[in-house]
Amino acid sequence: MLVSAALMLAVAVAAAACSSGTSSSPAAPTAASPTPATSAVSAGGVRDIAVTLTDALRFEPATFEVKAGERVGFMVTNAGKIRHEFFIGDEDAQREHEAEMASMGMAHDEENGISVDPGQTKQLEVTFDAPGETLVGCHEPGHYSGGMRATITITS
Ligand SMILES: [Cu+2]
Repeated sequence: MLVSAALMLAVAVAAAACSSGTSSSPAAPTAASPTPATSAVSAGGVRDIAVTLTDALRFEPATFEVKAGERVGFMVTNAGKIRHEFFIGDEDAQREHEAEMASMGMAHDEENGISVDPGQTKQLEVTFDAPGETLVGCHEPGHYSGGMRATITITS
């Protein structure tokens, strides 16, 4: 108790001395830096995560962990002999895309999903805004229902 009281007194004296010193100066202190203190996140780099698509209808690995706000680049390699997809989205988005694929038949790349031909490697860059969990699915006919899905856990 005595120690902290003495410390507080010392701080108060220092602050008083400091403020009396600056108040006499005509140069107004410029505003504190507008840069938010939350710039501890990696300096604009992309973290690559390798993933393999197989004809056994699997993503390897089948679980991913990313941080909210982190820029990640999924390096997606199709190790099989048939085409596969890497499509990111929650349960609803997966269902929607499954229906889209069934009616249109033709795969196409979009913001949150890519179609990868056999032997090909493609990169998909994504930033997940909020913590939670989402899915990855392949919607070549029969693949999603065959278990070709993975889980992405987004930590804060
Ligand atoms: Cu597939």
